[in-house]
Amino acid sequence: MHWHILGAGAIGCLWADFLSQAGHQVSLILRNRTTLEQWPGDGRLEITEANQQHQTYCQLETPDTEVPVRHLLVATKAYDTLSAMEAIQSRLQPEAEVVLLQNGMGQQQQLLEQLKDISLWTATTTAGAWLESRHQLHCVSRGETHIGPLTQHSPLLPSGWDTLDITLHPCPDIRPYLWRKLAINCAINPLTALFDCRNGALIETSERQETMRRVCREVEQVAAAAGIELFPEPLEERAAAVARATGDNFSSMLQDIRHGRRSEIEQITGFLCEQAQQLGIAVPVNLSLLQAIRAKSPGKYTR
Ligand code: KPL
Repeated sequence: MHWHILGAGAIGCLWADFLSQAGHQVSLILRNRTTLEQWPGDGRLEITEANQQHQTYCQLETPDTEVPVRHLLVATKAYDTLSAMEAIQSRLQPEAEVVLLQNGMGQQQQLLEQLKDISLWTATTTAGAWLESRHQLHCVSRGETHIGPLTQHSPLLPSGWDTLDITLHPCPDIRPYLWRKLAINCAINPLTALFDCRNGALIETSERQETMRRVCREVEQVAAAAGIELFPEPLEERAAAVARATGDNFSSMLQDIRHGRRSEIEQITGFLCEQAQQLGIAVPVNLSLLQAIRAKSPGKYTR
């Protein structure tokens, strides 16, 4: 199978390795020629995992390369989904298979409306990885990945994914899993960005814990009204456990803000606030976080 990957960040590169290790041909679609020139000419990806190193070779392309796309993994930032897809739309074959593997919610529905003839899946992962340079990847954990179809009549898994050496849970209804990830991201990411702190620092003072508790209560109300069961325990407990387990990490949102990049606040807290409005639920704490992070991050805030 030939898989194309849009978005060569840590998660995109991690999946390039997983797919390639499973015997698939992998092409990375890079943003432009400047980015392409920053890669080794042979498309080499160097992976360090559990103190072992190996290499994977990818074909490197830009959006205007004229190779048809039949199997596509989208691992871009959530807000780049539609524009990145538009740039390669003419290459997408009828009935192409597309998997979205990103933070946030809202973009999945927008893509479904934009592209009628594709088979679409969405996935959420707890895998952890970071890039030392464009082609040097550190895999911290393969985590667990939940995936489910968004288009009717699509099988549970996209072609060839049954051969990946990862813990993969096919889910007929992926929505609750997307909400669970969203809920954790709502509880941790904006607060780390606001306080400019590591995840673990959110549970170090009673004042921060109280703020997180208030965020979580609102998220739980919205999820319940949307018919979603989050976790068996209260969200504040689950979020505190994740903050503890990832205590030394800087959240993706804080990293974006520190690097002057646009953040995914619209696809995380913004989505939550939009749902709350539609369901008639007041979420003042999340709304004020949305405004505070908007003020800190660059970019246009249209979803
Ligand atoms: O997913 C994350 C993120 O940073 O986006 C968490 C769970 C908060 C871990 O850092």
